[in-house]
Amino acid sequence: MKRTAIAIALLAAPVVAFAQWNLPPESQRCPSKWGAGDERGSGNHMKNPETVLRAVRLIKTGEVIEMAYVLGPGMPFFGTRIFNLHTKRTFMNTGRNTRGSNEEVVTSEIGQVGTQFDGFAHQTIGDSLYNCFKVSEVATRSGFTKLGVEKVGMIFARGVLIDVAGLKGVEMLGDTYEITPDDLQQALAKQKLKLQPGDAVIIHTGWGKLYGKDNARFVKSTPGVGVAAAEWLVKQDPVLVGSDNWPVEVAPNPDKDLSLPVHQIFLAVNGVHILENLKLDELVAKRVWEFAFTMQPLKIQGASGSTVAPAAIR
Ligand code: UVW
Repeated sequence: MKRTAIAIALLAAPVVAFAQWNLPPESQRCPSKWGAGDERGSGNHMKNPETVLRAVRLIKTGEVIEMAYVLGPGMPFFGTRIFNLHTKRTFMNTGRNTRGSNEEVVTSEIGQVGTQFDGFAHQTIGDSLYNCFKVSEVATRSGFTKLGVEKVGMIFARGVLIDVAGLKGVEMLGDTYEITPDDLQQALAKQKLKLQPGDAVIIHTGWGKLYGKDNARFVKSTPGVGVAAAEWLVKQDPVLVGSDNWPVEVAPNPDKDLSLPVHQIFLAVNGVHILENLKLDELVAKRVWEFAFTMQPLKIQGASGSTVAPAAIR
């Protein structure tokens, strides 16, 4: 009788095709490996001059390849985000030199549109941010008093592009394809590359083909790294992880009870920055897998992130 009851219970249980991920308690993630009170997380790699010098040694031809999209009305927006540029006309100064003066007002979530860099104030676990700063203590009406994006500074590091779409022989991974640690390791092996601590790790899914062309599909879902791949990437100790999709991670997550858990794994649990909506077509077409990566977020005091214009130099 008892055995039959267990069998029935097992059959009724939902089939879970993925390893369950649960939030680590504060005692496991704080203080961060960079020390109590640290606000820079993976950005601490920039304190090591070797991070910069390793990138410099990769520059052989001086070719610059841009990795940012133009900010404008044609870009895809996550949720209710906006970007409006109003030309602020303008005036003609007095004087015989007829000097006219033009400027603009931009209304936007300027830290979270277009090609964008996520700071640590962007994502929480309940009330808790990276290194267990509390939103309720550091959020003010005019910005975050801790973890603001102005503290990140210049990132100049070895860039490594992991071509997962190329590994799979497709232009674009499927709409909700979860990139696994195996995918990343196989792609690296195929490209004859090894990651090093302090690298800017960039993942090509091919999803960027939809950017500005089919924005509705671009933001509806996306292939990207899953929980296991994110945890593997964290172990490689990168300065940041970026991708050509809007959240870096697979969305929706295969575990329907989780909302963008990889955002929490990178930003809140481990203090690793992420970089979204990268334009990777030129790098991929030219098969540039290793390069000097350069980018500096805007110094917006107390902001959660920054629109950015990264570039690869080789
Ligand atoms: C969220 O804010 C969840 O989105 P993103 O960081 O991907 O822009």
